[in-house]
Amino acid sequence: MKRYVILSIAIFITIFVFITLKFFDYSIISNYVISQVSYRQIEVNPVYRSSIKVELYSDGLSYPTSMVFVDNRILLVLEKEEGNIRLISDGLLRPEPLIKIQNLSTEAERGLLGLAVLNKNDTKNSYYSNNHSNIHSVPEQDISESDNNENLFESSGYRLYLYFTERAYDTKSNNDSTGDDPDYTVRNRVYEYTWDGTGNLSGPRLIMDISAEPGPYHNGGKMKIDKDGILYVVMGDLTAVNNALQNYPGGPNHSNFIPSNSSVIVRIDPSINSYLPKDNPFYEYSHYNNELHQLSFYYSYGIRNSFGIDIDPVTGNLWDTENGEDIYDEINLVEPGFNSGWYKVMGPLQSNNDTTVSDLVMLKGSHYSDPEFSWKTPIGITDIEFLKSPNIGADLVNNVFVGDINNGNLYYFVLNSYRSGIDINSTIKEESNRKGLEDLAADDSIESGVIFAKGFDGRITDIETGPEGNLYVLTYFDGRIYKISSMVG
Ligand SMILES: [Ca+2]
Ligand SMILES: [Ca+2]
Ligand SMILES: [Ca+2]
Repeated sequence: MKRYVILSIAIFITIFVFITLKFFDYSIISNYVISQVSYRQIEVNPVYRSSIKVELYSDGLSYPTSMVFVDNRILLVLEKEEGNIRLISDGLLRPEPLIKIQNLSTEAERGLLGLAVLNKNDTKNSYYSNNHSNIHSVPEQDISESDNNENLFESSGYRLYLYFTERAYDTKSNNDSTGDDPDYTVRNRVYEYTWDGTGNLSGPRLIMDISAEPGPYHNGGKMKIDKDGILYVVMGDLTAVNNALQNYPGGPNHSNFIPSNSSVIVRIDPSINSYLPKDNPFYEYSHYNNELHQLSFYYSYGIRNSFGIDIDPVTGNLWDTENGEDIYDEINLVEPGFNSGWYKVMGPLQSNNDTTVSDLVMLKGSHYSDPEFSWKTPIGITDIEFLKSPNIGADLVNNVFVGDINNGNLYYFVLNSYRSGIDINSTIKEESNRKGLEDLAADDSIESGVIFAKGFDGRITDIETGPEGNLYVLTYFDGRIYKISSMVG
């Protein structure tokens, strides 16, 4: 009898809890539960274990590739396969995307890959007096706007730059009326949209349009805007090694030289008609020459592939990460005209048998330099971020964080006083035996174990400093965003 009463009470409580949960805001419970699990999952290096914490900030994203904080409240995130720009406002992921890109090609590493945002208030005055004419024919985009008309922005509006792989239909050939097998090519493109903050997007304006073939790997895609409004776009080799930009010896002095628009960092000025900044490193050399003209848009070449670029907030220097084939992932300071060495060199030159700089295709105005840091066994390096705030640790500000896709690790490096490279003596230690880096290449298990935090099981695609000075980490397979903040306050 007593057992029967207990059982009845248990059943009653179960039903009561079930009904209560049905009417409860489930997202609160699920966030709480997930954040507890995740907090346990991420292991921070002992040096910082008592001073910083890692929490789940958002989840429910589909294969996110890039994120940008546009102001104190709004975070935009790209979904590679869905083609959505998702909008997180005050920490809440909105169900409707800001835009859904149509005609996306998503095979392998293609898709919606890069986002950069320019605050209109920050731009040069000349920006608005220019009347742009576009030399490209721009296909119509289906812009499905958010139905929310609340003013999301604290300022007057933004320009959004989106990098994605697009199926470009050939309007001249009307040989397929069924639509089953339309005649299209695949392009990697950057479009500019203007967002007024009330849900109204205008555009798009095509500002970069280059072939995505052969591919489908090594499309690069990360973008950054510098203080002058100049846009940097990184491109991989599209899995084709066939010209000077990959240091293939059919260089510009040979009759078969055709600039391939791959393995490069493109530097363009969206505020002028030509998009071509006159201080680009190959401008003088190439812009009057029809065959070489394309080179004048490049800032750097010899890049196999990259999932990360950032600008040093102290010097304004560009840095990148680069992915090796079977050996050597890299972190580089990218000075104007930098030739990173692919396909002849990955990692330090001295680790590439008898290869020398004379084996590379050195365009006029170019220079080779070794990576600032490299991993002999590739980690699948992804994003690079200069932490632009002292709020999570006074020693961390303006130093470098990078992520990877192979392990789900977050790495941390201190810059030297010239900000021209890594200071290995100031960098953290491997967790178990407390040894650090011996030199600028991680080629044993101790050096490879120098990790700031590990356990990002969804693997890392983007890292950003938030408006309040915290560090945010975007993870790919599980669609999450983690927030790294100070234990204090
Ligand atoms: Ca290199
Ligand atoms: Ca070493
Ligand atoms: Ca980033």
